[in-house]
Amino acid sequence: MLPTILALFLACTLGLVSAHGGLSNYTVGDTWYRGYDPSTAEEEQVGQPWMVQRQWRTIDPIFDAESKFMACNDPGVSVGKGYIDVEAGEEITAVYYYWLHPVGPMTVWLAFCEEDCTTLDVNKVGWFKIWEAGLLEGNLAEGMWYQKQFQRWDGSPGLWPVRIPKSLKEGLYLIRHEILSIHVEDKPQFYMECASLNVTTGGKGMPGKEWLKRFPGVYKRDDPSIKINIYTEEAMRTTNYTIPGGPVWTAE
Ligand SMILES: [Cu+2]
Repeated sequence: MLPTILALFLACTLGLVSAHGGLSNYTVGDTWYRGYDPSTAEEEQVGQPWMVQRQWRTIDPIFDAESKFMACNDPGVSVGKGYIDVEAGEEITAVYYYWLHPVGPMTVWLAFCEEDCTTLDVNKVGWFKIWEAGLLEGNLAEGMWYQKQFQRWDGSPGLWPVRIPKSLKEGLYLIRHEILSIHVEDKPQFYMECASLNVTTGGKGMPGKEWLKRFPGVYKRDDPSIKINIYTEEAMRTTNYTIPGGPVWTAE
């Protein structure tokens, strides 16, 4: 094992249990939207009119790619009536505090809510991917991943800006940010959070049925991009990685 890999491996399997995390806040332009905070009392957050995010109980990951909590974390229920206002074509930035995992893909998904995002059954709705980033260069174990670029060792928050497709039809959507961390052999860690989004001044674009996927259902436990050991000789020679979940929807 090379020194860099060893260091990475130790950091992620021994001491830094608290290195788990999640999506804390969102920003659109100068506007901040507070998300759910698992370390703050539930009573202070549940039922608040400003709450835009679905509830997640802990900063621990979901380990099972076929879990029902793959949609919007555990429990993933709606606990507030807030919406993030964003124009189609505008950027929304997800803010993570102390994100320390380096390896694996990051994806963003939307689901159309019809009239109300708070009543949406996140396991039954059709999700479509609008953004993804994985291995940027180099090999699986030592290469530069977007997730590694995104992490901040100096304690400043990790910022993940994503543009809402400009031609997307206006309306209410759930937005789902997912980080898949694969630094532990054959033990993928999924981190996802969902929030209610009010997309204004959009276009006419809506994905057809062929783009819509279910969580769980999108991923299989034995997908070679999910159940993976990046510390093998072969992985050291591999410079491509297929991001699971199919292609990104590109609005016409
Ligand atoms: Cu972790």
